[in-house]
Amino acid sequence: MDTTIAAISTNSLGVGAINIIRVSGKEAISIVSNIFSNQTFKDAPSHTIHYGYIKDHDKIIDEVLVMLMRAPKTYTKEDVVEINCHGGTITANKILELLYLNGAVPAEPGEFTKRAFLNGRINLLEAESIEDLLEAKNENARKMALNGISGKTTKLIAELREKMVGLISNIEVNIDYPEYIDELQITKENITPVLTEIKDQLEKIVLESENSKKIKNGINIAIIGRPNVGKSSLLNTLLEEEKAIVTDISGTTRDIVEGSITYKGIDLNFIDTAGIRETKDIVEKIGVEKSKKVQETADLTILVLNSNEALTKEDEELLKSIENQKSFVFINKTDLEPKLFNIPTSKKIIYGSTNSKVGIDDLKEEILHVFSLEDMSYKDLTFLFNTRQISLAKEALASINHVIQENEKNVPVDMLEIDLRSAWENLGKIIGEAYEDELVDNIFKRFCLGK
Ligand SMILES: Nc1nc2c(ncn2[C@@H]2O[C@H](COP(=O)(O)OP(=O)(O)OP(=O)(O)O)[C@@H](O)[C@H]2O)c(=O)[nH]1
Ligand SMILES: [Mg+2]
Repeated sequence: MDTTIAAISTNSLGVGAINIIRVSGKEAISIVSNIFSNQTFKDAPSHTIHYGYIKDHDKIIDEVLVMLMRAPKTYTKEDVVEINCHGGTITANKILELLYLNGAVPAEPGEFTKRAFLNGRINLLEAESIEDLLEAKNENARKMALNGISGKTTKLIAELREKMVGLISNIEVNIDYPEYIDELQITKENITPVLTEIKDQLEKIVLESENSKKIKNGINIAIIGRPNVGKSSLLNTLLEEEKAIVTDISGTTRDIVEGSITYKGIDLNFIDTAGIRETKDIVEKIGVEKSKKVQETADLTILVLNSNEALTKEDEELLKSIENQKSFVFINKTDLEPKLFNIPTSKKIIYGSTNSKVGIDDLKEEILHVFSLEDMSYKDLTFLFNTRQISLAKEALASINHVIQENEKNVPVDMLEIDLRSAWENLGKIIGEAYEDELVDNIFKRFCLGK
Protein backbone atom coordinates (compact mmCIF):
# COMPACT_ATOMS: atom_id res chain seq x y z
CA MET A 1 0.00 0.00 0.00
CA ASP A 2 2.91 2.31 -0.66
CA THR A 3 1.31 3.58 -3.81
CA THR A 4 -1.02 6.54 -4.11
CA ILE A 5 -4.16 5.55 -5.98
CA ALA A 6 -6.58 7.67 -7.98
CA ALA A 7 -9.92 7.04 -9.67
CA ILE A 8 -13.12 8.76 -10.68
CA SER A 9 -15.56 7.98 -7.87
CA THR A 10 -18.75 9.26 -9.47
CA ASN A 11 -20.83 7.39 -12.05
CA SER A 12 -18.68 5.89 -14.81
CA LEU A 13 -20.72 7.46 -17.63
CA GLY A 14 -19.77 10.89 -16.38
CA VAL A 15 -23.32 12.19 -16.61
CA GLY A 16 -24.24 14.83 -14.04
CA ALA A 17 -23.08 18.32 -13.15
CA ILE A 18 -19.90 17.31 -11.31
CA ASN A 19 -17.43 14.46 -11.14
CA ILE A 20 -15.39 13.54 -8.10
CA ILE A 21 -11.88 12.19 -8.47
CA ARG A 22 -10.57 10.52 -5.38
CA VAL A 23 -6.87 10.25 -4.55
CA SER A 24 -5.58 8.25 -1.58
CA GLY A 25 -2.10 7.55 -0.25
CA LYS A 26 1.06 9.08 1.18
CA GLU A 27 1.67 11.29 -1.87
CA ALA A 28 -1.96 12.31 -2.41
CA ILE A 29 -1.49 15.89 -1.23
CA SER A 30 1.80 16.55 -3.03
CA ILE A 31 0.61 14.99 -6.30
CA VAL A 32 -2.56 17.12 -6.36
CA SER A 33 -0.55 20.15 -5.33
CA ASN A 34 1.60 19.70 -8.46
CA ILE A 35 -1.38 20.28 -10.73
CA PHE A 36 -3.46 22.67 -8.56
CA SER A 37 -3.20 26.46 -8.87
CA ASN A 38 -4.05 27.08 -5.19
CA GLN A 39 -0.75 26.69 -3.35
CA THR A 40 -2.16 27.34 0.15
CA PHE A 41 -3.87 23.97 -0.13
CA LYS A 42 -0.97 21.70 0.73
CA ASP A 43 -0.33 23.22 4.16
CA ALA A 44 -3.99 23.71 5.05
CA PRO A 45 -5.65 21.92 7.97
CA SER A 46 -7.53 18.68 7.45
CA HIS A 47 -11.13 18.59 6.26
CA THR A 48 -11.03 21.88 4.36
CA ILE A 49 -12.19 22.82 0.85
CA HIS A 50 -10.03 24.77 -1.60
CA TYR A 51 -10.91 26.64 -4.75
CA GLY A 52 -8.67 26.90 -7.82
CA TYR A 53 -7.74 25.54 -11.25
CA ILE A 54 -6.31 22.22 -12.34
CA LYS A 55 -3.52 23.06 -14.72
CA ASP A 56 -1.41 21.14 -17.21
CA HIS A 57 1.66 23.40 -17.02
CA ASP A 58 0.19 26.76 -18.10
CA LYS A 59 -2.98 25.35 -19.63
CA ILE A 60 -6.14 25.50 -17.50
CA ILE A 61 -8.00 22.17 -17.57
CA ASP A 62 -10.89 22.97 -15.20
CA GLU A 63 -12.11 25.17 -12.38
CA VAL A 64 -12.45 22.93 -9.31
CA LEU A 65 -13.07 22.55 -5.59
CA VAL A 66 -10.58 20.33 -3.83
CA MET A 67 -11.29 18.61 -0.52
CA LEU A 68 -8.36 17.92 1.74
CA MET A 69 -8.66 15.12 4.30
CA ARG A 70 -5.57 14.17 6.21
CA ALA A 71 -4.94 10.71 7.69
CA PRO A 72 -6.19 9.04 9.77
CA LYS A 73 -9.75 10.38 9.86
CA THR A 74 -10.54 9.48 6.26
CA TYR A 75 -12.27 6.68 4.40
CA THR A 76 -9.00 4.77 3.86
CA LYS A 77 -7.17 6.08 6.96
CA GLU A 78 -4.62 7.51 4.48
CA ASP A 79 -4.35 11.07 3.20
CA VAL A 80 -7.32 11.53 0.86
CA VAL A 81 -7.91 14.34 -1.62
CA GLU A 82 -11.12 14.64 -3.59
CA ILE A 83 -11.26 16.85 -6.65
CA ASN A 84 -14.72 18.12 -7.59
CA CYS A 85 -14.50 18.96 -11.28
CA HIS A 86 -17.12 19.58 -13.96
CA GLY A 87 -19.23 16.72 -15.32
CA GLY A 88 -18.58 14.76 -18.49
CA THR A 89 -15.92 12.14 -18.99
CA ILE A 90 -13.40 14.23 -20.95
CA THR A 91 -12.48 16.70 -18.20
CA ALA A 92 -12.35 14.04 -15.47
CA ASN A 93 -10.22 11.74 -17.59
CA LYS A 94 -7.82 14.55 -18.43
CA ILE A 95 -7.36 15.33 -14.72
CA LEU A 96 -6.90 11.63 -13.96
CA GLU A 97 -4.24 11.44 -16.66
CA LEU A 98 -2.38 14.37 -15.06
CA LEU A 99 -2.53 12.65 -11.67
CA TYR A 100 -1.02 9.51 -13.18
CA LEU A 101 1.73 11.54 -14.88
CA ASN A 102 2.54 12.99 -11.47
CA GLY A 103 2.94 9.65 -9.73
CA ALA A 104 -0.52 8.31 -8.84
CA VAL A 105 -1.52 4.85 -10.05
CA PRO A 106 -4.97 3.70 -11.19
CA ALA A 107 -7.03 2.26 -8.32
CA GLU A 108 -8.29 -1.31 -8.70
CA PRO A 109 -12.06 -1.78 -8.38
CA GLY A 110 -12.92 -1.56 -4.68
CA GLU A 111 -9.36 -0.61 -3.72
CA PHE A 112 -10.33 2.37 -1.55
CA THR A 113 -12.58 0.11 0.52
CA LYS A 114 -9.94 -2.62 0.55
CA ARG A 115 -7.49 -0.11 2.00
CA ALA A 116 -10.10 0.90 4.59
CA PHE A 117 -10.22 -2.79 5.62
CA LEU A 118 -6.47 -3.41 5.53
CA ASN A 119 -5.85 -0.24 7.52
CA GLY A 120 -8.32 -1.48 10.12
CA ARG A 121 -11.03 1.13 9.67
CA ILE A 122 -13.75 -1.40 8.86
CA ASN A 123 -14.02 -5.16 9.12
CA LEU A 124 -14.75 -7.58 6.31
CA LEU A 125 -18.46 -7.77 6.94
CA GLU A 126 -18.75 -4.00 6.95
CA ALA A 127 -16.73 -3.81 3.75
CA GLU A 128 -19.03 -6.32 2.08
CA SER A 129 -22.07 -4.43 3.32
CA ILE A 130 -20.81 -1.29 1.61
CA GLU A 131 -20.82 -3.22 -1.65
CA ASP A 132 -24.31 -4.52 -0.87
CA LEU A 133 -25.50 -0.99 -0.21
CA LEU A 134 -24.27 0.13 -3.61
CA GLU A 135 -26.10 -2.79 -5.22
CA ALA A 136 -29.31 -2.57 -3.17
CA LYS A 137 -32.31 -2.70 -5.47
CA ASN A 138 -34.99 -1.96 -2.90
CA GLU A 139 -35.55 -0.27 0.44
CA ASN A 140 -35.31 -3.48 2.47
CA ALA A 141 -32.01 -4.47 0.89
CA ARG A 142 -30.73 -0.98 1.63
CA LYS A 143 -31.70 -1.26 5.30
CA MET A 144 -30.01 -4.64 5.61
CA ALA A 145 -26.79 -3.34 4.10
CA LEU A 146 -26.82 -0.34 6.44
CA ASN A 147 -27.13 -2.64 9.43
CA GLY A 148 -24.05 -4.43 8.16
CA ILE A 149 -22.11 -1.18 7.81
CA SER A 150 -23.20 0.24 11.13
CA GLY A 151 -21.80 -2.80 12.89
CA LYS A 152 -25.08 -4.30 14.12
CA THR A 153 -24.42 -7.57 12.32
CA THR A 154 -20.82 -7.62 13.48
CA LYS A 155 -22.04 -7.29 17.07
CA LEU A 156 -24.28 -10.32 16.62
CA ILE A 157 -21.38 -12.43 15.35
CA ALA A 158 -19.00 -11.03 17.95
CA GLU A 159 -21.36 -11.99 20.79
CA LEU A 160 -21.54 -15.56 19.54
CA ARG A 161 -17.79 -15.75 19.21
CA GLU A 162 -17.37 -14.47 22.72
CA LYS A 163 -19.47 -17.33 24.05
CA MET A 164 -17.33 -19.78 22.09
CA VAL A 165 -14.13 -18.19 23.32
CA GLY A 166 -15.42 -18.58 26.85
CA LEU A 167 -15.81 -22.32 26.32
CA ILE A 168 -12.49 -22.73 24.51
CA SER A 169 -10.60 -20.75 27.15
CA ASN A 170 -12.20 -22.84 29.83
CA ILE A 171 -11.15 -26.06 28.14
CA GLU A 172 -7.61 -24.77 27.59
CA VAL A 173 -7.29 -23.83 31.22
CA ASN A 174 -8.48 -27.28 32.22
CA ILE A 175 -5.85 -28.88 30.03
CA ASP A 176 -2.92 -26.61 30.88
CA TYR A 177 -3.52 -25.85 34.54
CA PRO A 178 -5.63 -28.67 35.92
CA GLU A 179 -4.32 -28.10 39.44
CA TYR A 180 -5.32 -24.44 39.50
CA ILE A 181 -9.00 -24.13 39.27
CA ASP A 182 -11.19 -26.83 40.60
CA GLU A 183 -14.23 -24.64 40.49
CA LEU A 184 -13.82 -24.12 36.71
CA GLN A 185 -13.51 -27.82 35.93
CA ILE A 186 -15.78 -28.30 32.96
CA THR A 187 -17.99 -31.28 32.52
CA LYS A 188 -20.48 -32.55 29.98
CA GLU A 189 -23.26 -31.10 32.14
CA ASN A 190 -22.02 -27.56 32.50
CA ILE A 191 -20.98 -27.26 28.85
CA THR A 192 -24.35 -28.40 27.44
CA PRO A 193 -26.47 -25.30 28.14
CA VAL A 194 -23.92 -22.96 26.53
CA LEU A 195 -23.58 -25.21 23.50
CA THR A 196 -27.35 -25.35 23.06
CA GLU A 197 -27.58 -21.60 23.32
CA ILE A 198 -24.87 -21.12 20.68
CA LYS A 199 -26.53 -23.66 18.40
CA ASP A 200 -29.97 -22.02 18.68
CA GLN A 201 -28.60 -18.57 17.91
CA LEU A 202 -26.51 -19.78 15.03
CA GLU A 203 -29.44 -21.74 13.60
CA LYS A 204 -31.59 -18.62 13.77
CA ILE A 205 -28.94 -16.55 12.01
CA VAL A 206 -28.54 -19.13 9.23
CA LEU A 207 -32.29 -19.53 8.70
CA GLU A 208 -33.06 -15.82 8.77
CA SER A 209 -30.10 -15.08 6.55
CA GLU A 210 -31.27 -17.62 3.98
CA ASN A 211 -34.69 -16.00 4.02
CA SER A 212 -33.19 -12.56 3.88
CA LYS A 213 -31.26 -13.48 0.75
CA LYS A 214 -34.70 -13.35 -0.85
CA ILE A 215 -34.91 -9.67 0.05
CA LYS A 216 -31.95 -9.07 -2.18
CA ASN A 217 -32.56 -11.53 -5.01
CA GLY A 218 -36.32 -12.03 -5.05
CA ILE A 219 -38.24 -15.31 -4.80
CA ASN A 220 -38.62 -17.71 -7.76
CA ILE A 221 -42.06 -19.29 -7.64
CA ALA A 222 -43.14 -22.23 -9.82
CA ILE A 223 -46.85 -22.46 -10.67
CA ILE A 224 -47.60 -26.11 -11.38
CA GLY A 225 -50.66 -28.34 -11.80
CA ARG A 226 -52.66 -30.45 -14.22
CA PRO A 227 -53.71 -28.90 -17.55
CA ASN A 228 -56.64 -26.49 -17.53
CA VAL A 229 -56.75 -25.80 -13.77
CA GLY A 230 -55.97 -22.12 -14.40
CA LYS A 231 -52.19 -21.75 -13.94
CA SER A 232 -51.76 -19.27 -16.77
CA SER A 233 -54.87 -17.39 -15.61
CA LEU A 234 -53.25 -17.15 -12.17
CA LEU A 235 -50.00 -15.81 -13.66
CA ASN A 236 -51.90 -13.17 -15.65
CA THR A 237 -53.97 -12.15 -12.62
CA LEU A 238 -50.84 -11.78 -10.50
CA LEU A 239 -49.02 -9.76 -13.15
CA GLU A 240 -52.18 -7.78 -14.06
CA GLU A 241 -51.25 -8.40 -17.67
CA GLU A 242 -52.30 -10.92 -20.35
CA LYS A 243 -48.83 -12.44 -20.51
CA ALA A 244 -49.66 -16.12 -21.01
CA ILE A 245 -52.19 -17.55 -23.46
CA VAL A 246 -55.35 -18.79 -21.74
CA THR A 247 -57.86 -21.12 -23.44
CA ASP A 248 -60.19 -23.89 -22.33
CA ILE A 249 -58.08 -26.38 -24.28
CA SER A 250 -55.97 -28.66 -22.06
CA GLY A 251 -52.30 -28.32 -22.85
CA THR A 252 -52.39 -24.66 -23.92
CA THR A 253 -49.11 -23.71 -22.25
CA ARG A 254 -46.20 -25.60 -23.78
CA ASP A 255 -43.21 -23.59 -22.64
CA ILE A 256 -42.47 -21.71 -19.46
CA VAL A 257 -43.78 -18.15 -19.17
CA GLU A 258 -42.29 -15.83 -16.57
CA GLY A 259 -43.15 -12.49 -15.04
CA SER A 260 -42.29 -10.48 -11.92
CA ILE A 261 -44.03 -8.17 -9.52
CA THR A 262 -42.77 -6.37 -6.44
CA TYR A 263 -44.95 -7.04 -3.43
CA LYS A 264 -44.21 -5.22 -0.17
CA GLY A 265 -40.66 -4.55 -1.31
CA ILE A 266 -39.92 -8.17 -2.30
CA ASP A 267 -39.50 -9.24 -5.93
CA LEU A 268 -41.74 -12.19 -6.74
CA ASN A 269 -40.75 -13.98 -9.97
CA PHE A 270 -43.59 -16.24 -11.12
CA ILE A 271 -42.98 -19.10 -13.55
CA ASP A 272 -46.04 -20.51 -15.30
CA THR A 273 -45.49 -24.04 -16.58
CA ALA A 274 -47.05 -26.56 -18.92
CA GLY A 275 -49.83 -28.63 -17.31
CA ILE A 276 -48.37 -31.88 -16.03
CA ARG A 277 -49.90 -35.04 -17.53
CA GLU A 278 -48.96 -38.18 -19.48
CA THR A 279 -48.85 -37.21 -23.13
CA LYS A 280 -47.68 -38.58 -26.47
CA ASP A 281 -47.40 -35.14 -28.03
CA ILE A 282 -43.65 -34.53 -28.42
CA VAL A 283 -43.77 -30.77 -27.84
CA GLU A 284 -46.04 -31.08 -24.83
CA LYS A 285 -43.83 -33.84 -23.43
CA ILE A 286 -40.80 -31.52 -23.50
CA GLY A 287 -42.95 -28.86 -21.82
CA VAL A 288 -43.91 -31.29 -19.04
CA GLU A 289 -40.25 -32.17 -18.46
CA LYS A 290 -39.45 -28.47 -18.20
CA SER A 291 -42.26 -27.99 -15.66
CA LYS A 292 -40.72 -30.66 -13.45
CA LYS A 293 -37.30 -29.00 -13.68
CA VAL A 294 -38.75 -25.63 -12.74
CA GLN A 295 -40.45 -27.24 -9.77
CA GLU A 296 -37.11 -28.69 -8.63
CA THR A 297 -35.15 -25.47 -8.85
CA ALA A 298 -37.69 -22.87 -7.71
CA ASP A 299 -37.61 -21.39 -4.19
CA LEU A 300 -41.30 -22.13 -3.78
CA THR A 301 -43.98 -24.15 -5.61
CA ILE A 302 -47.66 -23.29 -5.85
CA LEU A 303 -49.75 -26.30 -6.84
CA VAL A 304 -53.00 -25.24 -8.52
CA LEU A 305 -56.05 -27.52 -8.25
CA ASN A 306 -59.53 -27.08 -9.75
CA SER A 307 -62.29 -26.69 -7.17
CA ASN A 308 -64.85 -27.72 -9.78
CA GLU A 309 -63.41 -31.23 -10.30
CA ALA A 310 -62.94 -34.15 -7.92
CA LEU A 311 -59.35 -35.03 -7.07
CA THR A 312 -57.65 -37.06 -9.83
CA LYS A 313 -54.76 -39.48 -9.61
CA GLU A 314 -52.49 -36.86 -11.19
CA ASP A 315 -53.50 -34.34 -8.53
CA GLU A 316 -52.64 -36.86 -5.84
CA GLU A 317 -49.22 -37.44 -7.35
CA LEU A 318 -48.58 -33.72 -7.62
CA LEU A 319 -49.63 -33.27 -3.98
CA LYS A 320 -47.09 -35.91 -3.03
CA SER A 321 -44.40 -34.24 -5.11
CA ILE A 322 -44.69 -30.95 -3.22
CA GLU A 323 -44.71 -32.48 0.28
CA ASN A 324 -40.97 -32.07 0.85
CA GLN A 325 -40.67 -28.67 -0.78
CA LYS A 326 -41.42 -25.13 0.24
CA SER A 327 -44.92 -25.06 -1.23
CA PHE A 328 -48.64 -24.53 -0.79
CA VAL A 329 -51.86 -25.32 -2.65
CA PHE A 330 -54.10 -22.85 -4.47
CA ILE A 331 -57.59 -24.16 -5.19
CA ASN A 332 -58.86 -22.19 -8.16
CA LYS A 333 -62.32 -21.74 -9.71
CA THR A 334 -64.21 -21.41 -6.42
CA ASP A 335 -66.76 -19.38 -8.38
CA LEU A 336 -67.98 -22.71 -9.80
CA GLU A 337 -69.77 -25.52 -8.00
CA PRO A 338 -67.38 -27.10 -5.46
CA LYS A 339 -66.53 -30.72 -6.22
CA LEU A 340 -63.14 -31.03 -4.62
CA PHE A 341 -63.10 -32.29 -1.02
CA ASN A 342 -60.72 -34.01 1.41
CA ILE A 343 -57.40 -32.91 -0.03
CA PRO A 344 -54.61 -35.17 1.29
CA THR A 345 -51.90 -32.64 2.15
CA SER A 346 -50.02 -31.22 5.09
CA LYS A 347 -49.58 -27.98 3.16
CA LYS A 348 -51.48 -24.74 3.56
CA ILE A 349 -54.49 -24.43 1.23
CA ILE A 350 -55.68 -21.14 -0.20
CA TYR A 351 -59.06 -20.91 -1.94
CA GLY A 352 -59.74 -18.46 -4.73
CA SER A 353 -60.73 -17.71 -8.26
CA THR A 354 -58.74 -15.92 -10.90
CA ASN A 355 -62.03 -15.08 -12.66
CA SER A 356 -63.44 -13.15 -9.73
CA LYS A 357 -59.99 -12.14 -8.37
CA VAL A 358 -60.58 -13.83 -5.02
CA GLY A 359 -57.76 -15.20 -2.86
CA ILE A 360 -55.01 -13.42 -4.79
CA ASP A 361 -53.89 -11.19 -1.91
CA ASP A 362 -54.00 -14.20 0.45
CA LEU A 363 -51.74 -16.03 -1.96
CA LYS A 364 -49.22 -13.19 -2.07
CA GLU A 365 -49.24 -12.92 1.72
CA GLU A 366 -48.67 -16.67 2.02
CA ILE A 367 -45.59 -16.41 -0.19
CA LEU A 368 -44.04 -13.85 2.17
CA HIS A 369 -45.15 -15.92 5.15
CA VAL A 370 -43.29 -19.02 3.88
CA PHE A 371 -40.06 -16.99 4.00
CA SER A 372 -40.96 -15.11 7.21
CA LEU A 373 -40.92 -11.88 5.29
CA GLU A 374 -44.45 -10.67 5.97
CA ASP A 375 -43.77 -7.93 8.48
CA MET A 376 -40.80 -6.24 6.95
CA SER A 377 -41.38 -2.95 8.75
CA TYR A 378 -41.00 -4.66 12.14
CA LYS A 379 -38.23 -6.92 11.05
CA ASP A 380 -34.77 -6.63 12.49
CA LEU A 381 -32.71 -6.80 9.32
CA THR A 382 -29.52 -7.68 11.10
CA PHE A 383 -28.51 -10.71 9.14
CA LEU A 384 -25.80 -12.02 6.91
CA PHE A 385 -26.19 -11.00 3.37
CA ASN A 386 -23.98 -12.82 0.97
CA THR A 387 -23.19 -16.41 0.12
CA ARG A 388 -19.68 -16.26 1.58
CA GLN A 389 -20.98 -15.14 4.95
CA ILE A 390 -23.87 -17.59 5.01
CA SER A 391 -21.75 -20.58 4.04
CA LEU A 392 -19.24 -19.76 6.79
CA ALA A 393 -22.09 -19.54 9.31
CA LYS A 394 -23.37 -22.92 8.06
CA GLU A 395 -19.94 -24.47 8.49
CA ALA A 396 -19.79 -23.07 12.00
CA LEU A 397 -23.23 -24.53 12.73
CA ALA A 398 -22.16 -27.97 11.44
CA SER A 399 -19.14 -27.88 13.78
CA ILE A 400 -21.31 -26.92 16.74
CA ASN A 401 -23.76 -29.72 15.94
CA HIS A 402 -20.82 -32.11 15.89
CA VAL A 403 -19.61 -30.82 19.26
CA ILE A 404 -23.09 -31.40 20.69
CA GLN A 405 -23.21 -34.97 19.34
CA GLU A 406 -19.76 -35.78 20.70
CA ASN A 407 -20.63 -34.23 24.03
CA GLU A 408 -23.72 -36.44 24.23
CA LYS A 409 -21.46 -39.45 23.69
CA ASN A 410 -19.38 -38.44 26.73
CA VAL A 411 -16.29 -37.72 24.67
CA PRO A 412 -13.74 -35.99 26.96
CA VAL A 413 -14.33 -32.24 26.77
CA ASP A 414 -10.86 -31.43 25.54
CA MET A 415 -11.64 -33.47 22.40
CA LEU A 416 -14.41 -30.99 21.61
CA GLU A 417 -11.98 -28.15 21.29
CA ILE A 418 -11.08 -28.77 17.64
CA ASP A 419 -14.64 -28.36 16.42
CA LEU A 420 -15.31 -25.44 18.71
CA ARG A 421 -12.23 -23.69 17.42
CA SER A 422 -13.21 -24.36 13.83
CA ALA A 423 -16.69 -22.87 14.44
CA TRP A 424 -15.13 -19.86 16.12
CA GLU A 425 -12.60 -19.37 13.34
CA ASN A 426 -15.29 -19.58 10.66
CA LEU A 427 -17.34 -16.91 12.39
CA GLY A 428 -14.13 -14.89 12.62
CA LYS A 429 -13.68 -15.21 8.87
CA ILE A 430 -17.08 -13.60 8.41
CA ILE A 431 -15.82 -10.40 9.95
CA GLY A 432 -12.23 -10.96 8.80
CA GLU A 433 -10.70 -11.01 12.24
CA ALA A 434 -7.39 -12.44 13.36
CA TYR A 435 -7.90 -14.99 16.05
CA GLU A 436 -4.84 -16.39 17.77
CA ASP A 437 -3.91 -13.24 19.70
CA GLU A 438 -7.50 -12.64 20.63
CA LEU A 439 -7.77 -16.10 22.16
CA VAL A 440 -4.57 -15.77 24.11
CA ASP A 441 -5.64 -12.36 25.41
CA ASN A 442 -8.93 -13.80 26.43
CA ILE A 443 -7.50 -16.66 28.45
CA PHE A 444 -5.36 -14.33 30.53
CA LYS A 445 -7.99 -11.67 30.87
CA ARG A 446 -10.62 -14.06 32.12
CA PHE A 447 -8.61 -16.19 34.45
CA CYS A 448 -5.84 -13.92 35.67
CA LEU A 449 -3.29 -16.74 35.44
CA GLY A 450 -0.36 -14.43 35.75
CA LYS A 451 -0.82 -13.70 39.36
N1 LIG B 1 -64.79 -20.36 -13.85
C1 LIG B 1 -63.50 -20.15 -13.81
N2 LIG B 1 -62.76 -20.45 -14.89
C2 LIG B 1 -61.43 -20.22 -14.84
C3 LIG B 1 -60.82 -19.68 -13.69
N3 LIG B 1 -59.48 -19.58 -13.92
C4 LIG B 1 -59.27 -20.05 -15.18
N4 LIG B 1 -60.44 -20.44 -15.73
C5 LIG B 1 -60.62 -21.01 -17.04
O1 LIG B 1 -59.99 -22.27 -17.13
C6 LIG B 1 -59.48 -22.51 -18.45
C7 LIG B 1 -58.03 -22.88 -18.41
O2 LIG B 1 -57.26 -21.79 -17.93
P1 LIG B 1 -55.69 -21.68 -18.13
O3 LIG B 1 -55.24 -20.55 -17.30
O4 LIG B 1 -55.33 -21.68 -19.55
O5 LIG B 1 -55.25 -23.06 -17.48
P2 LIG B 1 -53.79 -23.70 -17.40
O6 LIG B 1 -53.70 -24.39 -16.09
O7 LIG B 1 -52.77 -22.70 -17.70
O8 LIG B 1 -53.84 -24.80 -18.52
P3 LIG B 1 -52.63 -25.44 -19.41
O9 LIG B 1 -51.84 -24.33 -19.92
O10 LIG B 1 -53.36 -26.18 -20.44
O11 LIG B 1 -51.88 -26.33 -18.50
C8 LIG B 1 -59.74 -21.22 -19.23
O12 LIG B 1 -60.92 -21.39 -19.98
C9 LIG B 1 -59.96 -20.18 -18.14
O13 LIG B 1 -60.80 -19.12 -18.55
C10 LIG B 1 -61.66 -19.35 -12.56
O14 LIG B 1 -61.22 -18.86 -11.50
N5 LIG B 1 -62.97 -19.61 -12.70
MG1 LIG C 1 -51.39 -22.53 -19.14
